[in-house]
Amino acid sequence: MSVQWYPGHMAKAKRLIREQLRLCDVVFELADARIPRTGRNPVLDQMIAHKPRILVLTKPDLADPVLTRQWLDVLGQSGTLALKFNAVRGGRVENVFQAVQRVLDGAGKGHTKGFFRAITVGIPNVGKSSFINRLTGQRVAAVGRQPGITRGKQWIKVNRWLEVLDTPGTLWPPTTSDPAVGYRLAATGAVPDEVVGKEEVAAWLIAWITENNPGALRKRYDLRVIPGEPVDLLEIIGLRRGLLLPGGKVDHEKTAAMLLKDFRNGMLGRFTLDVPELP
Ligand SMILES: Nc1nc2c(ncn2[C@@H]2O[C@H](COP(=O)(O)OP(=O)(O)OP(=O)(O)O)[C@@H](O)[C@H]2O)c(=O)[nH]1
Ligand SMILES: [Mg+2]
Repeated sequence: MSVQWYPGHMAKAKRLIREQLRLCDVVFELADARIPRTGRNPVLDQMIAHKPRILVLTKPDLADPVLTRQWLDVLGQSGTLALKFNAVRGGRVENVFQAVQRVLDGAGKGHTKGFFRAITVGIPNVGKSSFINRLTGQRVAAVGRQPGITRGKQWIKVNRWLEVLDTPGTLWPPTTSDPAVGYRLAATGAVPDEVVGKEEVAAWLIAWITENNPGALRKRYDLRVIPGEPVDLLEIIGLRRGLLLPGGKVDHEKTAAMLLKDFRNGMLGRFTLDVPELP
């Protein structure tokens, strides 16, 4: 299942990033800690290849902590300066500033002198604006649950020596036939639910959780058995929660929406959909 969501503002955003990149000393590339492979835009990756980069794994509170540790190790071993950062609660801004200083030093730009500019890039809804708000300690950039909140560029002064550019999230035209890529992007909220369809995403997610941690579904929805077909499970969950249509049939759309909400809020547990390749 390839995701076809490339609205006009994204093409514009790509041009904007290319143009603004010249002014920037550092790039913050943000990737959702639940999809550290699938959630990285290969087109952006090429665009920023020549710049000092810090890879920030966002929403670590929703990801499997053991796998996040493994991802950070693997990325570090491959020479990428990577850190995890919870922009909602607990993210330590000093760690980010230290990382900036390290990459600037590495690029031969002493951080003690002058003023620096960073650009924040990543797929929609990854948490770019939240990250910047956390760095400043203020709500300066608009944040929202849906992808596609930031539409234009916004320079934000973070401290005496750093200014950061917020950019709209960008996806890329599909380059892979692996259906899991589209589903992982959809499940984590990088594309609007209407693009793939709530029921289809929920069915994929149920199958994934059933295979990887069925106990999570049993516990959350108080189930004794997990049926083989995701649609049957959706039916049971809908009945349990009383999500019915006027005629008494289960409202699959509503049930799927509830399941996706539970997953995205961490109510089902902490999951990482991309597994790192360990050496
Ligand atoms: N649980 C959790 N949620 C987060 C974290 N960071 C951001 N979010 C949530 O993720 C959603 C998207 O955040 P934004 O900052 O608007 O994401 P964005 O990348 O700027 O999105 P676009 O502008 O649409 O590309 C919001 O509901 C945030 O509250 C985090 O560390 N943990
Ligand atoms: Mg934004």
